[in-house]
Amino acid sequence: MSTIDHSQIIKQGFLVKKGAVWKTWKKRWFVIQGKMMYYYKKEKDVTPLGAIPLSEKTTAKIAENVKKANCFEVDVPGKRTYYICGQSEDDRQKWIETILSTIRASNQPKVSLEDFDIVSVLGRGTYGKVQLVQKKDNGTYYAMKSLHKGRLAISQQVEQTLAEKDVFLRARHPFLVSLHYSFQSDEKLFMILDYANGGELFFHLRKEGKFSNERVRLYAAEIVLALEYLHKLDIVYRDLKLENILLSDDGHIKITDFGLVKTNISEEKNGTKTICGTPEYMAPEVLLEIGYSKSVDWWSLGVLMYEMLVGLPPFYSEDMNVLYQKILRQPLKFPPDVPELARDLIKKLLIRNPKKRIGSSNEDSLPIKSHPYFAIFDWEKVYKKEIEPSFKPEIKEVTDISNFDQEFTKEKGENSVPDVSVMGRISQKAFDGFTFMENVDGLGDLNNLD
Ligand code: ISQ
Repeated sequence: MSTIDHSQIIKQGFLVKKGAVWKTWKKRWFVIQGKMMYYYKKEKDVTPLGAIPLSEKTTAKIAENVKKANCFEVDVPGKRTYYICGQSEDDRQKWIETILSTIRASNQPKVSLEDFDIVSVLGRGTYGKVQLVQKKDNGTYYAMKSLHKGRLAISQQVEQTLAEKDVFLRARHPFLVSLHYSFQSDEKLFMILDYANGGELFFHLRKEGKFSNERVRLYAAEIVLALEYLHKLDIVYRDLKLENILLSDDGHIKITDFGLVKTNISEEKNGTKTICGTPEYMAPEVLLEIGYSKSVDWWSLGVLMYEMLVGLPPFYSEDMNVLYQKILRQPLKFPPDVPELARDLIKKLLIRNPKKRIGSSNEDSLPIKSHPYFAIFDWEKVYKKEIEPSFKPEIKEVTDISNFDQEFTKEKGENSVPDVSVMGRISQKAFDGFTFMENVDGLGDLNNLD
């Protein structure tokens, strides 16, 4: 019923590989595509010299016993162990992460919508919705995000976004929502994600007005670690905002990849870009469309920290043009009760020149982690969730959805029908490589539910 599409190149680049016979080190062009890691003599070659299967029992780790710098080993039991070296420590880490996530993905059991019971709606965005679902065979609860392909395709960002999200969604980090399964029907893409039943931080902040400095410090530290991890994978999150941060039942955060559901910039027919969401969290260089880098995420962190401490974002207006101007020009002001160290860090995160902003150097998160605001933290303990959150969401039972906005949760949790007129014009090709379902048997009835 379902097949994995392997056409998409996940990662490519030059690495140095040890020969199997002569044990000499040779520069090779490596490509991870589908379940395989191919290596070629030259970048533009068509026929690979070899292929390393990234499935089932294959493992990858740092090669401790190799003297050459930045090497890792890929062990294919029953075949051989490959010794390969990256161009830097960072490069090696990225290759290992990608290889491991590809192995994880290819080991995924095949699932479809039929394997889940839909319990309720948790949220809704421009491109689709999020529902609470329960896996029929083991009773586990997940959040299922469904995206209308038609609405995505209109934004013309599909291929790039899906390629990026593919890596993002296969990332594994304590403070990122993980992707467990993905599949598609003719009209929709489905992602089965961790269910964070504490709800959106947005919901809690609006209810409570503002958060204590202690609470903001832990949320900010956890966000720093998640962003640092994504940046190491070469992913710029770009869409950090209150609505994208969820709370687990233990009070720790989980960042979602809501980008796809509530993406902010859409391309119009004439090639101009429009910002359709709220740009409150957008860095000046994003608004000005002068190219962006990882430091846009550090700007958004500054906005987020400010909003959590003050209860309002630092730059705000209902009028989009005024808001733009404020983000670009308005001097940053703090109410008197914002503690000095928090104020200092936020000021450094909200430096308009991205090159001067804290976190903009090659060290990325390091100067932020060493800022005196975070001096009380042992970062290892933050990572291991050993810092006790001061707030724990009230959750009566696992299906208690009272921490989600009633605007959505009062809806019935059904799979709704897509806009057929839109779908007719969209090529299914754009979704190749997302997943993995040629056609979805048994989805016909569900598609006609409402
Ligand atoms: C997980 N749990 C609750 C809500 C969610 C919204 C989007 C993505 C994942 C989620």
